[in-house]
Amino acid sequence: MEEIKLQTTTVKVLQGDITKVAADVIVNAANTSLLGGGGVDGAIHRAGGKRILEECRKIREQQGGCQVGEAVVTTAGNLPASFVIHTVGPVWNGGTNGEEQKLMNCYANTLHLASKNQARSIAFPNISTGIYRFPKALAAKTALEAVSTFIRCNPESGLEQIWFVCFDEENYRIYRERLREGLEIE
Ligand code: AR6
Repeated sequence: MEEIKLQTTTVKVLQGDITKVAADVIVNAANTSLLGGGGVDGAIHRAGGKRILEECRKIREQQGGCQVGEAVVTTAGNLPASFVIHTVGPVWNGGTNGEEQKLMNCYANTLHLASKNQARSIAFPNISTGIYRFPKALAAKTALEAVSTFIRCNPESGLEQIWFVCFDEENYRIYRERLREGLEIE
């Protein structure tokens, strides 16, 4: 299954490069410095151009970067989006450091910030499942739970489309399986 409807929101899984996805918000899996890096962060800064980094530097000056689980918003520069929301996932450290809760916070805080900025569509990468080594199946479960909780608790969010853009085949398979099982709201 590639998409599911939860109340008035469509939750969809895609495979590909998030920098090519036209959504109101593209989400970046950043680090606490907000100064760029590898993986999807590198791809977003490369494709989006220098205006994104300029705004990230300003945010750093104002608030000293971004904490794990938090989210900040910038222009999307040259990307086919209105904004980039940068969130910082947890580094996987065995699972006893609150990693799941921190990852849940990334999704929840990002969705709240997107809604506050009147976004109707948002595209997430699989936060923390690359360089930060969060196990992919657990990350997918956590992400989908965070999204379904958000939809249930925020019926007026205005978010009509929530997309998971999977870069690698394994994440794509995991997300499709999870959606097939159904996103029962607990
Ligand atoms: N589009 C969509 N997903 C992508 C793309 C892309 N263009 N490129 C990679 N991915 P990662 P993290 C997937 O490592 O684990 C950076 O250096 C990738 O397959 O980008 O949260 C930051 O600055 C994986 O599933 O982010 C931080 O230092 C997912 O994106 C650190 O990496 C996340 O992988 C953050 O690590």
